[in-house]
Amino acid sequence: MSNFFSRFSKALDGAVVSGARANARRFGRRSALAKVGGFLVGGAVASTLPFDRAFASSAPAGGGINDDKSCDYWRYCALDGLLCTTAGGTKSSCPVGAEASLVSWVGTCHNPGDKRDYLISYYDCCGKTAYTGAQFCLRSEGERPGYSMGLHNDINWCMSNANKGYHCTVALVVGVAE
Ligand code: ABN
Repeated sequence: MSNFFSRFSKALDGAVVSGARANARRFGRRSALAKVGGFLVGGAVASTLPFDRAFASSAPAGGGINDDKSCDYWRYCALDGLLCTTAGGTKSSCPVGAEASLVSWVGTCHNPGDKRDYLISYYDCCGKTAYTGAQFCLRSEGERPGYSMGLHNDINWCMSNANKGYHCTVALVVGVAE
């Protein structure tokens, strides 16, 4: 009987020791240091990678309500998209090779120049892939939540065209708001 207890006790000791070693390998100080080191090196490498941050930026390109390459330009008050003025087009014409969407989003913007309000139609230019070097603007004044498509502007209006690829957005004056 005492032989049995002696063998049982040795087996138990062995199991406890190998379990403790395995835990030390998994959760020990050296393992933790290796993981922290991996994060630090990974973070340093990741921060040097050439991420394109221009697309996500909603900061003004140059600034100014009269600069049509800036998100602050007065006609862009309800715009959500890439400025065609920074993608090879103008504020009212699509770049060569892109065509205007058949439907558009309409907003009302105040022109500080003549102190009048204007109806602005935002047409998407379609058929070319989005140019990530273009200035992205998100102002969307007057937009309502997306429960109704006509009230929401985070929409690819190229969906109405045969070529549905979104390229950029133009802003046409279509009337005076009285
Ligand atoms: N109307 C600009 C746009 C295009 C694609 C996706 C969201 C918004």
